[in-house]
Amino acid sequence: MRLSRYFLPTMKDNPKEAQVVSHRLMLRAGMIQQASAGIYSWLPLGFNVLQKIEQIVREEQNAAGAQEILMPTIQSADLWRDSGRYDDYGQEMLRITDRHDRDMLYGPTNEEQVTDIFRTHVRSYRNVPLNLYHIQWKFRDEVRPRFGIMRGREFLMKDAYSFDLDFEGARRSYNQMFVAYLKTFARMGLKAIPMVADTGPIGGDMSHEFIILADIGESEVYCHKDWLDLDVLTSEIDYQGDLQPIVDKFTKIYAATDEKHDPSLCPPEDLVSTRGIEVGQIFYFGTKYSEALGAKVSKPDGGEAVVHMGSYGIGVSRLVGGIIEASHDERGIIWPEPVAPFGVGVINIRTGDEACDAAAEDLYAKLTTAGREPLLDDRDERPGSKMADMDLIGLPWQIIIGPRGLKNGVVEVKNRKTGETEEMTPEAALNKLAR
Ligand code: 5CA
Repeated sequence: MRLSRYFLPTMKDNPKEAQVVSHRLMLRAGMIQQASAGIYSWLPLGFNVLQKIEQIVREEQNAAGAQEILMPTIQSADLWRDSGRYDDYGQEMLRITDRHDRDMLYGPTNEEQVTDIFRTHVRSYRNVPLNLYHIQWKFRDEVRPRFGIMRGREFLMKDAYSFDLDFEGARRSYNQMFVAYLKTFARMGLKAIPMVADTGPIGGDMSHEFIILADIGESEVYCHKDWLDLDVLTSEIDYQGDLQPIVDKFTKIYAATDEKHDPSLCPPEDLVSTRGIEVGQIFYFGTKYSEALGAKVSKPDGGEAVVHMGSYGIGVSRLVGGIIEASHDERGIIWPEPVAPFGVGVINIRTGDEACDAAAEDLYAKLTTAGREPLLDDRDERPGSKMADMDLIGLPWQIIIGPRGLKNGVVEVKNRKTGETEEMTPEAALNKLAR
């Protein structure tokens, strides 16, 4: 992509309305624009990152055996009356009436809808376990939407739903998602700690919230100090194998949200009390929805069983802000490589200079061919403002091309995270970055 053609409305000054770093940087980097309270448009740079995150979530869900579907955002109120949640959900639910006076709603979550799909098609124990997920916009009329897309009213969620014959099966499904979550967040460069959690309006009796520690986090959380040096999960996983040892490893060290905190479970000298951002939550809720909506399968030894269910959410849009909170400095965002909107930023310090233009174009073409998704700053701007913009948008690597360096046959390669720069020939820069 060429910056001269790219819609990247960056801002030099800090927007007044933003209270937290991630919101500030997302506005300044031209990633989002507020449409109304808690509702945002995603501009090219923001949308690019959102899609990268979505894709990692998708790959890890698929690897764990979940199957992608797409359910609508608008749902009929009838199903929610059957489950008893139409009244329970309260003012957070956006209720709509269609032209035939039918009650509809903008889905805040999809337990009812997916249970309806299941009960329509699945009747036999042979067809479970089944885990269906989608990545779809949700609406919750939050009392206090804030921190930009971190607590929005409209937000993008990955929600998966598992169906099993019995509790043992449901625990296996829960473990699969537990491990998939560890892997998903690790791939984004995040340490997300699974914490024993309350179940709220989803219901059920087993739940973990995945929390990244951050001072501005909305959740008050407690964990054993050993969490701070525990490595994230990066190994290959056999999802058909026994995952309990991995789950045990990551649950035996104390971690709990405020509602579930029990001081007797962690020695006070080891306890860390801090704040965190909830990027995902998983629930086992047994037969709460399957009972109410009649989702049953035949049992191997005859008779019928009401299926045991779980649901598993990831805040896909919230993650964009969460990653920025975890990875930035005073100059701007520092994207972890796997979610970076572009792999390399190529800065042509003097657009119009023949040698600079030729070198920049050549590197740009070769990095493109190598699949590194370069962003070329070919605008006619002051060098200082080009460098500031490139630091602000936080691509992991920069190649800075100027007339003085080129006279000596070199360009500058900068690592955005460490700030280290190195002079080398354009060929060497290409070898280093065109992996
Ligand atoms: N049905 C279950 C799991 S599929 C569910 O709705 N879970 S949830 O309520 O915990 O939401 C899942 C994730 O969505 C949360 O962990 C959080 O990361 C994200 N999320 C929830 N509310 C918001 C919001 N208002 N803005 C942005 N992200 C949100």
